Amino acid sequence: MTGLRRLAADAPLEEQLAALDTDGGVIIEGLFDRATIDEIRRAADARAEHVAPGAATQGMGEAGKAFVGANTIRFSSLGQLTPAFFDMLDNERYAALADAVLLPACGNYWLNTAQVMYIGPGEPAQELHRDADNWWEFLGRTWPDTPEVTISAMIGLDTVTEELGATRVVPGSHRDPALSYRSGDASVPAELGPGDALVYSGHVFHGGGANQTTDRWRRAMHLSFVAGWLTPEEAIVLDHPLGSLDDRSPRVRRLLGHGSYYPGERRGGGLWLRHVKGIDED
Ligand SMILES: O=C(O)CCC(=O)C(=O)O
Ligand SMILES: [Fe+2]
Repeated sequence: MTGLRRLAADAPLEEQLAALDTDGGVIIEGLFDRATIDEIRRAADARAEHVAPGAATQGMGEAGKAFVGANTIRFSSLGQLTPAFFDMLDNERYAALADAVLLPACGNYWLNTAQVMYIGPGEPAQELHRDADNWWEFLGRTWPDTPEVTISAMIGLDTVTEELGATRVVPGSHRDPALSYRSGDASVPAELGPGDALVYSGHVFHGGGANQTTDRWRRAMHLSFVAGWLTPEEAIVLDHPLGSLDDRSPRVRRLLGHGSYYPGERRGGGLWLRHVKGIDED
């Protein structure tokens, strides 16, 4: 099984989209600049000192606990961590990829979740899954003709190797007519340098890899978007009271829920109605 394609951040968008379409995931090298990544890692490392591994903030029930891992540190609300997070949301190439993948099925999209994911020493591999399983009532009823409603990125905050637990992806599985992962389908690791990102379809089977070390953490984060007519995983709107984002770009404000949603075809009314200057003017 050959690995995922690796393309530079400034490679033609069409090439990146073609690789994403063929394999269900593509590694975009240098998608995020080093200064931003270094600041996010600094702030994430400081916060991680105060977050217990395991299902402290995520993962309800036994299945949920197993999913997030007993020795993995996860936390969200990254807009409260450092303003560098807003720069990530404004990343133009990730925006272009997300627009191309998601806008055919929505008028706009918002942040699904942004999570630091530090996989600890000895953590076994995560169950392979599709991120679009979050909206199972939709996926299960429409599969395999489901439009793409979510796009994700796993972003290296440090060097991420297979040994440390690089995300594993089953290339081509975004088109697998089977709804559940079939054991035996080979996965490949998405190794990353700091600022590189695995950008992947909500339909591709993937999961965190096993951390085979005894003393090192896999330092990465997740950043995903979802169609504006679906409920995001993270209640991020509660982190940012109205008015608190006025200095941010229209894109950031919309991603964080400060703007109304209108279907692309303008059939039917709007959703999440909150007219915001600079965003919802007609
Ligand atoms: O940690 C990883 O590499 C992937 C995590 C993941 O896919 C998830 O939690 O949905
Ligand atoms: Fe996932």
